[in-house]
Amino acid sequence: MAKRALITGITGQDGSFLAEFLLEQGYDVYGMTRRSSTNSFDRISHIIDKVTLLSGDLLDEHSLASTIRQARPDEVYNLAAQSFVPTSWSQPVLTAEFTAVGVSRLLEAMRSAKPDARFYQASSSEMFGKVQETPQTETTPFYPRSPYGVAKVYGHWITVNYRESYDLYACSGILFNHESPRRGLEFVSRKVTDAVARIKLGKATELRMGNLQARRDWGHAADYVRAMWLMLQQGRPDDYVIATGKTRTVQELVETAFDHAGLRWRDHVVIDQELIRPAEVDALVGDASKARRLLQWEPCVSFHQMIAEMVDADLARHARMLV
Ligand code: NAP
Ligand code: F7E
Repeated sequence: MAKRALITGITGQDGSFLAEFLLEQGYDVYGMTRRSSTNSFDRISHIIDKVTLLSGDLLDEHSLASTIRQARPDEVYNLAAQSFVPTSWSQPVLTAEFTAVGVSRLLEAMRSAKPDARFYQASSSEMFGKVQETPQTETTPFYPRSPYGVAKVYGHWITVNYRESYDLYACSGILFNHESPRRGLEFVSRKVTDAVARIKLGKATELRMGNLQARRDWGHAADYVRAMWLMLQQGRPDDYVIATGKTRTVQELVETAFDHAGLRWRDHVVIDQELIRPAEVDALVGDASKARRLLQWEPCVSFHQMIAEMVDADLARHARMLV
């Protein structure tokens, strides 16, 4: 019989890649979506006939329990969250409700409706924040630098706590930044590749940016969803860092994207103080050797391949809009 998986956040970047991956593995895929006056199914439109969508919201525990009862999942992937760091300063309480307490609600719903399901929590390198050691591993202490990072620390520890308290198969994947052409337009990689495409096609001339000196460890979302699945296929539950081990500045990302389109970034980029964050995470780089050793996980897509793919996708999308 086919395994059944429930994905919260299926309409997001990672949810769409994970749904594709699980369908390829022969799973029956269920996705939880929240009601909206306009639907947000763009990222899953190509697989919408192959997945079952169920209505639920992280704010509403009743809907979570009902979703789990309907899906009867073997595996639950909790990818839903308020995931944009700057919004967590303007909406700190909502971020805590979705990204922190939402994890408790889902774990409680799973514990009552399907306690033998395996659980994946989408933890984040933002938990390391003001880093206490470099590179960051599963044992590096957390020092979050935004309401989002603080909320993710709660989600991480409540997952560990439910594993230890109730013997659930619950894993936390501490994933470093991962991108793709499906990344939201507000995140730095996609903001840059979208602007490069618009500038190249004559639709824009300027790109306003914040801190170009911040460093991130950027990988590809398709590689990272494979790691989520691997975590739920092991003999026992555990937590894993997923990262490439390479760190680059935002400026290097900008240069790479503009170079790929044959443009000079200095002709177009303007620093906007409004985009500097109240507290910055200066430099992240992960050590994924535990995942490499125990999960046999390796990233396949390089940074340069990924940025090229994103620029090309945005160029094609904007060119289509011109005709
Ligand atoms: P994303 O594109 O922002 O997707 C977030 C998803 O959560 C969307 O499907 C959204 O639904 C859903 N959602 C938000 N609030 C909800 C609520 N109250 N109830 C139900 N669903 C809700 O994020 P992503 O990049 O795919 O990331 C997936 C997860 O990994 C997130 O938890 C994120 O914090 C975490 N993470 C991401 C990265 C990264 O680099 N991408 C790294 C580490 C951890 P709508 O479509 O309705 O808005
Ligand atoms: O910023 C700098 C900004 O918004 C990256 C989320 O998926 O990854 C993501 O969080 C860096 C920061 O991602 C702009 O200051 C400069 O240093 O792409 P970002 P993030 O904040 O690292 C983690 C792992 C998650 O878990 C989160 O959910 O880029 N930066 N100028 C800028 N960033 C943005 N967005 N826009 C700018 O104009």
